[in-house]
Amino acid sequence: MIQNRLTRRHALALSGGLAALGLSGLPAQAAPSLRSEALSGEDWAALGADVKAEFKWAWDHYVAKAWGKDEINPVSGTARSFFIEGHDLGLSLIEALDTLWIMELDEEFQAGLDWVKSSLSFDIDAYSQVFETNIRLVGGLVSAHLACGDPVLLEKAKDLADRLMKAFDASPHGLPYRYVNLKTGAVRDPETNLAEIGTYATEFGVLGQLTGDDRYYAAAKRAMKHALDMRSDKGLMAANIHAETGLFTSRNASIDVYADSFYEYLWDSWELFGDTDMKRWAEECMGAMVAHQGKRFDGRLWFPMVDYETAETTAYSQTVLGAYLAGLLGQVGLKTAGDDFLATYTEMQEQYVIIPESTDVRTRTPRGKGTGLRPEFADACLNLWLGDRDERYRVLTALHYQHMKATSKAAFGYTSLADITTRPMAQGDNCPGYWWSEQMKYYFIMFAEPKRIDLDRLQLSTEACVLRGFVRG
Ligand code: IFL
Repeated sequence: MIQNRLTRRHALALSGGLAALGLSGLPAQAAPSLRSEALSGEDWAALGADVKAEFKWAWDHYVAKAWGKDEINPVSGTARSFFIEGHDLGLSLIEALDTLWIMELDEEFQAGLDWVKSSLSFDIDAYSQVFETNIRLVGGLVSAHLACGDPVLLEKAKDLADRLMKAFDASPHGLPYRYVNLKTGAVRDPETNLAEIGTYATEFGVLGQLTGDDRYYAAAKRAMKHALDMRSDKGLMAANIHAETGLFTSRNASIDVYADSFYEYLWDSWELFGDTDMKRWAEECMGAMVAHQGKRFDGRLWFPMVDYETAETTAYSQTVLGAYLAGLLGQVGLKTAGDDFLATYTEMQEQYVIIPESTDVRTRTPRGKGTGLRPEFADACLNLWLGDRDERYRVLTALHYQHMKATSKAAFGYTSLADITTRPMAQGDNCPGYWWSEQMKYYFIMFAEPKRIDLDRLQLSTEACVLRGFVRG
């Protein structure tokens, strides 16, 4: 378990210490379990510079191999579409923009901005997933606009949000359908879930502030309230819901799959907009989770799926995505539970090096072998660190970063993993768009404490788009 104070006796210079452990950064090397005691925090600035250098290195490969494409496949040097097969929307580029700006990679930022101005149009006769389009593209464009002030970024964000609003308007309850045709406004897939109906309030709220149009935030809040009004006596919601009937379609309350960012956006809406309804709902939901969903297996705290009315466990698995909750619990004032839950994932990181995509909570064994280059552990560490600046969260994040470098670095960027149980781990061939927006930003903010970020005002979306806290010189 992590020590609160790390002594110099245990200190290894980060690069030297990792090299001694066989983790000097060769692609796909076996990564033995690093103990947090093996790292000390004596040179965070150097580690921050290292993160920036890795980001720039990966960006250069994206420019060379996949410019304007949604995602790079960094082993083969090919690219893939994310939203619409065969029609790319520059996803990785847009997700990278505010990270580039924070890192003061200004030429790269400008090149990305020029591409948005010259090449990005949403007038496409094809269906796009409303949730993903919002958190990645609307969020990325709004954040880039907040960074540099360019009005074209705001125009593009508004144009896209207006197209997504059709998915809300089509439902009798204001619950967005999962997919909308960006050109015609036609909708499909009414069987949806909390995350996909309830992850709009921060992007839409900031967009509303910037445009003076409160329809966006009202639509986002209405959808969330609909589900919140159906909470059980235990204060829990089922995770699956139907946009046409307005009814839950499962009995499973979940903190991760189908649900996670719904809960983040309750608290974030309080932080960003001072919305007291959202604050109350966040506190009530988190309180109900801790009371009825938090369960111990072999002494470790997990939040498996439970029946939303009886709170009986319905599945004995938890994904790595659930780690976000450790940070959110800290944010809403339930820090003991947050630290407790982080300790569960910390142990998984120490045991498996890369936290499994999904874990059997009874045995702490991986369910499946591949992972998606996930950022949630670092996300939780950042939110807890912002709360009290305890050094141990940075140490855990440094481990997360070094493990990623040791296992996921490929010829043309960073990749998902196909098998974390082999040594060396088998690499996949995809860099998800969120890598550009999430973990590299979390690492850089924590290690470098960049001058373009005011840590006391910082507010990030679920995709880590900066929605407040830029410092413009
Ligand atoms: O897109 C990311 C985002 O944080 C989210 N869900 C999962 C992704 C990262 O794992 O809301």
